[in-house]
Amino acid sequence: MEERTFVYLKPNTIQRQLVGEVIRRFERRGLKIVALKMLWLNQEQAEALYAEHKGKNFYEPLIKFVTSGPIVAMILEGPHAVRLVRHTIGSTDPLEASGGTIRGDFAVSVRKNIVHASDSPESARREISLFFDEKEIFDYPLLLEEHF
Ligand code: IDP
Ligand code: MG
Repeated sequence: MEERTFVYLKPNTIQRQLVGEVIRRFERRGLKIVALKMLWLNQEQAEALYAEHKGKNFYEPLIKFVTSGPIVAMILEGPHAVRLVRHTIGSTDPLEASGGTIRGDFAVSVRKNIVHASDSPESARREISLFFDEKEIFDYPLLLEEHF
């Protein structure tokens, strides 16, 4: 089942120069990058993205953190992409993330856990539409696809 999911690399990932390392893991998994850009979230964009967490104790520091510097946003496509990407990034809390996952290998803090990924096909659709125009998304064949 081909699916698309929204992913972004958090500001500390850019600061730690792990952009290539993290993207490499998604490519290695066999996911196709169909959109990719750097942007700097403003307050409104961050609040829209994290609306479900408004009022929680970690919400304000989270918004402050994700607006503190540029991020790298992308759309990844592949079979069951939402679940596949969530498995690839690991649990929200690095203490629970398995070794071999992105968070398990690179994160020590829940807030600064390297990467965001949509948690369901519905949130993927919502989050993609928050950050990408149709014309920024590319539909193209990946010739290796048959080998995954
Ligand atoms: P997710 O990113 O794995 O989907 P969510 O529960 O949706 O996790 O939380 C969104 C983000 O909020 C997390 O990635 C993390 O950065 C931050 N966060 C969640 N829970 C906590 C917490 O208990 N303390 C600090 N930050 C948190
Ligand atoms: Mg979430």
